[in-house]
Amino acid sequence: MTLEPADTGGVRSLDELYSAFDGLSIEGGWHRRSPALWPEPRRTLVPHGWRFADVRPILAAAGDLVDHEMADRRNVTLTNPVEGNIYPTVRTLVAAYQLIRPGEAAKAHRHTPSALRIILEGHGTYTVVQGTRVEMRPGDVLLTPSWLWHSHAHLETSDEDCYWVDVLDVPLVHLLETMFFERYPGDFETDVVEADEAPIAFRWEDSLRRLGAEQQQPEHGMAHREIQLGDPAMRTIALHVQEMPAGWTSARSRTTANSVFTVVEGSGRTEADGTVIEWERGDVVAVPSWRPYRHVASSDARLVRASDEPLMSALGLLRTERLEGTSAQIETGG
Ligand code: GTQ
Ligand code: FE2
Repeated sequence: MTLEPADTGGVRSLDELYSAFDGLSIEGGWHRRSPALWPEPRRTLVPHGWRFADVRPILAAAGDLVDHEMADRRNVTLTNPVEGNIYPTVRTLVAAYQLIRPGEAAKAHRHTPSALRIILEGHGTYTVVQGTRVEMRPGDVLLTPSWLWHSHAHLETSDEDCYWVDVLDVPLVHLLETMFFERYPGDFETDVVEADEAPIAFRWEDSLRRLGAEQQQPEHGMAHREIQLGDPAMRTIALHVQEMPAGWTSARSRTTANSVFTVVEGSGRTEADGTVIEWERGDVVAVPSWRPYRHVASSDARLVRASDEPLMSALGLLRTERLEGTSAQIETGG
């Protein structure tokens, strides 16, 4: 049997080969402009902090200028300030500050992204999640799991504006091309029961009580005391409340999970891959995947960490490395 020469379609040079690729929307693995595989996560989005003191007056101005009826949700999203980024805070998550004023109501809707809120200020505000109305008080964390109806309302029992931080996995849903969004027919759920305890509500006083009962420092050394809200809170997002006494320095670590920290109490700084982010109550800190970071508390501090740990874990992609630092390090002189 004689071997016929392979049919090479008349391609006789590398130039012709690469033109042939172009015509068929194919590419040689050795010929790409940028590689498809690399040794470890690249630095794309950057560590960054947003100060509530900067955003609060702007949101208050939006409160005067932007009619709530028109805005639907009066929120200001925290866009990671890397060149070219127009939306995410970290790769899978977006955070936003939201304001609702006495007498206002944000209509019911549902979406495939999961969401949660960390309340910063105000009383008299309620969220209705799939027929259950729960009050939102400072420090509380409320969940809106994927595809559940939700609306918010300020019932004018006080004249305080209500501010909170939203964290949603919208960027993940964008990536997965699984976005669905629907408005509730008739604007608000009508069959509503009020509850003070609900699976979607984590009360600040409960978090404080649980933190107080913690005996052990968590093994990762990134907080002095830590509790988890939920197990995990939602399919894609985990929530931890982290406590650090004044003068305390965490271990330094990196993890493939993306984190968004909300400062509920105290002040300090986060050093993340060379960036120093000072924070105080109400501030939000983004630490993207694989950036080495540590926290230093200058006064007794409590942060809520929202992360995509359950997502990474479910996919076998969660890696966490403790780089240095013992848990007991106390920085003197703050
Ligand atoms: O409160 O339902 O910040 O749907 C972004 C999208 C908040 C909400 C956001 C939302 C909401
Ligand atoms: Fe929503």
